[in-house]
Amino acid sequence: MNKNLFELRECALKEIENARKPSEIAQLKSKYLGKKSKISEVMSSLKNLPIEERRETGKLCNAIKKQIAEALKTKSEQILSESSFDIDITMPINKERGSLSPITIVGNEVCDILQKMGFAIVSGPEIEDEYHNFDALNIPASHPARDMQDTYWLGSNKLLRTHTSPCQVRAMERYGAPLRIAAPGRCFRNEDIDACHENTFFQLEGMCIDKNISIPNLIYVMRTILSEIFAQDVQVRLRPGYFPFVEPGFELDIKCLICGGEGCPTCKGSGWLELCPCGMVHPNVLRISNIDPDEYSGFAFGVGLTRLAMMKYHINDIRVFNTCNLEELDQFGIV
Ligand code: FA5
Repeated sequence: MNKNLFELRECALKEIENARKPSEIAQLKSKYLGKKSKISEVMSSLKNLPIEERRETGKLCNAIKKQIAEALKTKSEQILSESSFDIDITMPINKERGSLSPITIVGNEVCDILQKMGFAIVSGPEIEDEYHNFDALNIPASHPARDMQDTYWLGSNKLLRTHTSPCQVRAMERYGAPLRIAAPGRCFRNEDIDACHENTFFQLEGMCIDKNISIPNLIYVMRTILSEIFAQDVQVRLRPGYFPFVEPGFELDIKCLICGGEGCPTCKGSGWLELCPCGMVHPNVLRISNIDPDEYSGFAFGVGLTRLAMMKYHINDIRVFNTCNLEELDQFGIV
């Protein structure tokens, strides 16, 4: 009996040594250690043996089982460590592919247009401090304009930036004048949400400071962005707008491309959508960032990228961007 067991062990160790695949290891495990294996058969017949022989054979069975199990484990680890992934790069992809969000697409397009005009792309933190979000933009603590944007305060003078305008301050601090920058990014406001207002949305800040910059320069840049983005005639209107960091300030509205100006929930029935406020940089803002307003002037604008994407891709409700509904997102190529 014991001679048979030794032969079985030799046979098992040899087969394990020759194994090359995890599936072969699984087969050998079942063959030598499974319920129907030779060793299991011997162990269940131990009860029929005389007591001395039973003890000796039982011990041997256990020792052989242990040796085979260890050999299987070692070989299995060796196979895994030597295996490389089999990738067939010619296999067709049958999974749905993702795509860029319309906001990313228009954001990249606006950046490309501005880069061609010499603007550098910069960024700033989403968690801002009060100084860059308000004070340095000529909005001191007591200023009523702080209420124009409902702020998520985080404590210790920190907040979620309400607009991308702090990026102009950081750029002035870092690079001084002359300066041409564009800063796309996410903004946060504690807003009532509707078809064209979200509490999380994207803007792109633009700023140009140099000698003799005036309103025609601003209008040229606005016109270039809109004509290249829409590649079709879109109606816009410029009207006076108040922002403490520009003087004069303007609101640039676009005729709603969802309803063609007739009035719909997207434009709140007015036929127009506020898109890109802008203006000439207030001398105080230049002064605060150590730029001499007697030597330099500039313009700045803050285009609503999310609304720009809505107009370009005819998305009638801003809430769709933050939804997790894949079917809804799929219609805009967002997933
Ligand atoms: C500002 O945020 C100014 N910082 C823009 C600016 C920059 C003015 C430089 C002058 C010079 P306003 O709050 O209007 O302005 O927002 C700018 C644009 O962001 C809006 O016209 C709109 O297109 C978009 N926007 C504002 N709030 C929301 C919102 N809750 N949801 C979606 N888009 C919004």
